[in-house]
Amino acid sequence: MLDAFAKVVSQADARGEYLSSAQLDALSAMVADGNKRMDTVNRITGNSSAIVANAARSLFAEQPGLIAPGGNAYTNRRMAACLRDMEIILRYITYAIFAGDSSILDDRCLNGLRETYLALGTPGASVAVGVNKMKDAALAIANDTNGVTRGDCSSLMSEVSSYFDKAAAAVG
Ligand code: PEB
Repeated sequence: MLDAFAKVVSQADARGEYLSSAQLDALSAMVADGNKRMDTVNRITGNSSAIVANAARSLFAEQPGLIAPGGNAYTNRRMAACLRDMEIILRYITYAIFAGDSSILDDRCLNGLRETYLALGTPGASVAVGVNKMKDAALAIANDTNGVTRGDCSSLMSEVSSYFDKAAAAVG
């Protein structure tokens, strides 16, 4: 598992070189904008239950077959597994946002997930739809300028989007 700092160190070490000034500038910008990152993680974490529950509700409204008899989220046991999966994916995405690096998400959550869903007969494309719904909600919450100093969060928000996109692409 890497974070943005460990990643550039390992890249520089692989080449046997000192950290470049471009790498230092990029990390310095990340530190300067660190509060935005912490705020984003805090907001998504603090709203995680609502993000998961609303995304699941909306997914089941769109794909009612999932909760009908024979569906992959039918019976409370499967419904609970489904909500738990969405919660796990969201949690790993918050770790990636915090670390500024997707390796924790890749290695501990997404690696082998497609194969797991195939083996279970769980429709990965439906999980991907759920992840996209969580993405929309998380971005709306993270981008809410109510009560905070307005700043430019565009690059951070595209980074956040990329982690959700990665998770959706891994299963969809
Ligand atoms: C991945 N999900 C399930 C299982 C595993 C995962 C390993 C099998 C074991 C179990 O049931 O607990 N676990 C999960 C994950 C990590 C992990 C992400 C990462 C670290 O360790 N069903 C639907 C929806 C979708 C869904 C489309 C959006 O209809 C999910 C939610 N996952 C779902 C369901 C099961 C499951 C298991 C229903 C149970 C399937 C079954 O037992 O029939």
